[in-house]
Amino acid sequence: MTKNAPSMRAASNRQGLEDGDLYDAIIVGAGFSGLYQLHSLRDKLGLSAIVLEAGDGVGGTWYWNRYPGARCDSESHTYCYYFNDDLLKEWQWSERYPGQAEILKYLNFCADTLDLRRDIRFSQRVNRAVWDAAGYCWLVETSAGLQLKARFLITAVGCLSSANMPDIDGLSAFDGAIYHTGEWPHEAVDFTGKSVVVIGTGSTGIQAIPVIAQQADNVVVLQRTPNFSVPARNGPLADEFHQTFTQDIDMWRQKMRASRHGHPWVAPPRNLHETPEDERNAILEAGWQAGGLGFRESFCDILLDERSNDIMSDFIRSKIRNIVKDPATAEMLVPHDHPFGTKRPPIDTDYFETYNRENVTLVDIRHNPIKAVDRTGVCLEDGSHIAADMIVFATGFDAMTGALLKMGIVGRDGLTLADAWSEGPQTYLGMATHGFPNLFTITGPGSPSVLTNMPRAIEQHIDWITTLMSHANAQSVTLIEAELAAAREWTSHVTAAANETLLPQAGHSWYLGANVPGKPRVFMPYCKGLDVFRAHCAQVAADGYPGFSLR
Ligand code: N01
Repeated sequence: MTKNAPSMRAASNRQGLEDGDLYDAIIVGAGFSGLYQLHSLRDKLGLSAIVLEAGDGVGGTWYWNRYPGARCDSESHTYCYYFNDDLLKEWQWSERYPGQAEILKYLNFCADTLDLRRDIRFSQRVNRAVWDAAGYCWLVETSAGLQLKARFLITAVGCLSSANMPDIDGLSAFDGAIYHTGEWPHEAVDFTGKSVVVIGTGSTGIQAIPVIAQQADNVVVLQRTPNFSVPARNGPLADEFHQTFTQDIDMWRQKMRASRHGHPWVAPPRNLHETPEDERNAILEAGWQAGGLGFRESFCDILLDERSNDIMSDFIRSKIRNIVKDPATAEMLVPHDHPFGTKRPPIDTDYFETYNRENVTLVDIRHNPIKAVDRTGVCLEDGSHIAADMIVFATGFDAMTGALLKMGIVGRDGLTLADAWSEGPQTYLGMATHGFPNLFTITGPGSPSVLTNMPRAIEQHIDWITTLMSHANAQSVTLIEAELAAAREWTSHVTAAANETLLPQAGHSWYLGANVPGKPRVFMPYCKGLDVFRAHCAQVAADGYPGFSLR
């Protein structure tokens, strides 16, 4: 144990901490990650932990992303906590894919069942967190003026939580309403009788556009990059589904553990381009009819072999051309500049069908970019003007690093996280950064996170961090820091792993940070698979945490 460093608080000692007292851990964010991390530290290790949350309720991603059509693309019975069978048994999902409102309700149910609220401070956005070397603790401040200190700082801020709002001339002069899908109002937005411009055709735009189009007078979609999408085939779950599921929880758990993505399926060991044409067409058609993310996993080499990817991409292109009746619109919607799956593949409900509606128009802003916004609408480079009552930005996020860099984190010797990551994020296992003792980043850059069914990645991270903190406690270790060499080596490995695949070929993807002007282009998520990552982390723990300095 480092001399003069405070040890972790005993369970019996943790009640009634005042704001000036030293917590064992401050957790930032009350979404899937923050809630489980609080439960793990408080109820499994008996530590004093507090959550600071910017919103006025739990839910994280699902608290903020309330846009029309918001729905998860993992299947309901897999998009939930698996650490506690009782939670799985008590909560019954209503549809194949959970909608935003149902997920938010589920997370509130978990927070109540686990009695977590009493250790969450709401409406507290962390805007500064400074490592105090003399006090062996983090000093954390929120924009509401709260100041707390803790031995450990754990960020649970989500990978997609910092909205990417384009800087467009004249936007502030617009007379109508402006929305970003990631910061959607709590009250319902009524599109009835309105002319709506939607900017962005990623997973979010693809979900929102069909729903907005059903209500609005007319919708103009401004598309920069056409996107692949596969039908979700959502629908209500049969009444008996829940009963059958709860009899087999362990089977589902094992299936997800065995998979690269944390979904309950594994791609069969067959290459697409080597499969005879009739057979592969039948498999692709069956995958398309079944819908969802499993389509991509019909073959094992889609992200590894261009020949196979070309066939799958062409299959989707022909579907788009078949669905969309106006040939010119169909051609605009056909993706041409990246292989399928190298950007996060959306799944949809009637996305391409929506362009057959009379009240929906598609505009290509790759070749005719937005010039400005004026009082009444959007002006394009060619001089045309699109009148609008509302503009919806479905323009995504400053992913994986944005929310972390906004927190004003300052580590050892005054090093800011922004400086440490000026050439791109560098982490060890996605969880720790050299120069930032006792800081853990759940699903940080360098983790599998966004390439997986998130709750599975989150539980793996939190279980691992919790075990490390328990180990530290038992060994009287007070300082845990990633070594520079380990962080460099891990980050190089993350890049090399991506370069073995087709993933970096989508040069404009948010995986690379390319959607945010000026952001370093580094492939951020770890793509070897959650199963491989889990095994590697387990080995690191078994070997006594090489790559970490434990003092
Ligand atoms: O964001 P995106 P998203 N001018 O970055 C365009 C998860 N998610 O919110 O491709 C004009 O993917 C941009 O164009 P381009 C999921 O992981 C999950 O849709 O950069 N356009 C693109 O079309 C997902 O990947 C679920 O050329 C601009 C769009 O806006 C992630 O969140 C649902 C622009 C942004 O697409 C992010 O998805 C929703 C500009 N200045 C989201 N800037 C489910 O679980 C950006 N664009 C189902």
